[in-house]
Formats: sequence, structure tokens, C-alpha cells
Amino acid sequence: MKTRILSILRNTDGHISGEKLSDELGITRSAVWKHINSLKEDGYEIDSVRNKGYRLIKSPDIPDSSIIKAGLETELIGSTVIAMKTVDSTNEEVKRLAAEGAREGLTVVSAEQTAGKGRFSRSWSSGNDGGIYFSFLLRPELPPADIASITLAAGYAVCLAIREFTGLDARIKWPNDIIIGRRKLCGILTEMTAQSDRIDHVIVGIGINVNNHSFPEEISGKATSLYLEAGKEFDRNALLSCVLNMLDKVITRFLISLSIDDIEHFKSLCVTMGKTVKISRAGKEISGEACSITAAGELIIRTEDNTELVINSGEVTVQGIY
Ligand code: BT5
Repeated sequence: MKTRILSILRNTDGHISGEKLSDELGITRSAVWKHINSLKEDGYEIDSVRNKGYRLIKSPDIPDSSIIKAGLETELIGSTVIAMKTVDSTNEEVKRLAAEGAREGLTVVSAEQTAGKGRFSRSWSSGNDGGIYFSFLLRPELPPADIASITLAAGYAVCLAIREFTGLDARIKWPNDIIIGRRKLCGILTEMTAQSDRIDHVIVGIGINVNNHSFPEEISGKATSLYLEAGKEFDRNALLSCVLNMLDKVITRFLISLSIDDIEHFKSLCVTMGKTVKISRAGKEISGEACSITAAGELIIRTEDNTELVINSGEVTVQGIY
């Protein structure tokens, strides 16, 4: 009901009377009043004037599905948008909904995660402190090995959207980090369920540090936010619409085929290129120069003895970054 009231308030110029709202919604005027008060408690600034009614002045900076949807120009991603105040992990929520048959493109965003996760069972710091945490569902007709290209496409799209929306020099650290300078701004966790020859579904989870003013001590030397880089806060709903639009454009294109232009542009934004990197493989540490990216999203490194190795996932440390 609160979502319906908000949508009416957003589409009304000036005030709307309590009577009109109660007629349109089929609830009593006192129920309207209670919902309005509850919206005010959620941080919405609503002007209430006797004999005139209610007018929305300002929405709080919290994930709001109707605002996010209004900013979308997507074919696939965001077919349904669910905004939550808190959840264990948006990846887990999408996984639960996928098991119930959710439609491709479903997107879940939360202001906070109580069990945000990174790769290899690591945790993702997800307090209610200005970040965006969201996940979306894909059901691509692809063999499981192609999942790397989805992560690559997601990182590329988020990087492009952040550059466009903020003007900041966001870069990609292969395979799944977006960084500014030497610090991590965003992480991506792609999970899938698959049969031996085809993907059943893929969940792409993305955490972006947006208006965070500080971080927990254990990551404060390594993490950054858009606020810390730009010195100002950003509208998270508008940013998320922009990111989803770019993801939709890039991922639908990547699922068909990667163009040489895409790969070259990706490489130009990827700080890993040309750097000495260390990777761990079968318990051994190998180092070499990152020399290229394949169309499938793999990293090619050249070791000291001039052997070329194709790396498709795992831990990569880039000299001078982390
Ligand atoms: C990642 O893992 O970077 C993937 C993070 C994906 C998070 C999103 S949020 C929405 C969705 N729901 C989830 O539960 N997860 C996804 P990895 O490459 O393993 O990096 C994890 C490491 O990054 C940690 O061990 C910390 O060192 C660091 N870290 C944790 N939280 C961070 C943050 N908020 N900002 C920057 N670095 C962080």
C-alpha cells in the first residue's frame, strides 16, 4: 500500500487530498494518514496541509523499486525490481526466488546485508552505510564454461556506468573488481547452477561503495567509495538505474558475441594489462606479465620462461595494487 501511495504522490503535481487518496486506494482516510506517517518515519518528506492534502517533497536515499524502475531502459535486467531494507545476501534472496521459478532479469537490491559474501567464502562489508548491494538473475543458454564472460561483461558495464555517472576514473582489476586509484570500489560475485552441459541459472551479485564515509578497520586501507573519491554524495537509485541500463546493454551483447572493439576497450580500462601479476595455481605461486584477455574473458599471462598461460579464475595480485 505504501508503494501505491508513493506512486500516486510522485505522479501528482501539487497536493492530493486524503479523500481522493482514500477513494483511489479503497481504504479509509485514517488508514491513509497512518501510511503517510509510516512513510515519514521511513524518511520521506511529505507536506501535509489541512484542506489541501499531501505532497511529496523529497524521497530519502534508500533503494526504492519504483524510482529505480522509472529510470530503466532495459530489455532484460530489472524485469522485476525488489528493494529491501535488509537481507542476509541479495545473491541468496535471488537464489531463493529462482528456485520458486522467478523470471529472468529479476533484480533484488538492499540497503544492507547481514551476511554479504565475496568469493571463496570471504565476506563483503555491507552495513547500512551508503553502499548499494544488488543481484540479478540470468538464465542464459550457454555452456557452464562461458560464465567467465558474464563476470567480465558485468565488470565492464559497471565500470562504464560509474565513469559516465560520476566522471571518476574507475578501472577494472581482472576479473571482478572495480577500483579507483589503488582501492577497491566494487566487487562482483557470479554464482551459477548448471547441468554438465548447460547453465540452469546465473546470479550476478554486485556491491558498490557509494556514499560510505568510512569503512571497518580491516578494509579501510584497501576500500574506497564514490563519496570519498568525489567529495560529494550520489543518488543511489539513479546510479543503480544507470548501472542496470549499462549491464543490460553490455551483457545482452556479450552473450551473443564479443566484438574486437569491446575487448580493446575493456583492455584499455583494465589496470591488470601489462602489469606483473602473481597467481596461485594448484597451491603454487606463478608470476608473469598480463598480456591479453581472450574473447571468453580469460587472462593471458606470459611467464619468465616465455610460456603463455590462460587463467580463467582465481586469485590475482597485481603488483602495486593488491
Ligand atoms: C568480491 O569478492 O569482491 C565479490 C563481492 C560481491 C558483493 C556483492 S554485494 C551483492 C551480492 N550479495 C552478496 O552477498 N555478495 C554480492 P572477493 O574478490 O572475494 O573480495 C572480497 C574481499 O574484498 C574481502 O576479503 C575484503 O578484503 C574486501 N572487501 C570486503 N568488503 C568490501 C567493501 N565493501 N569494499 C571494498 N572491499 C571490500
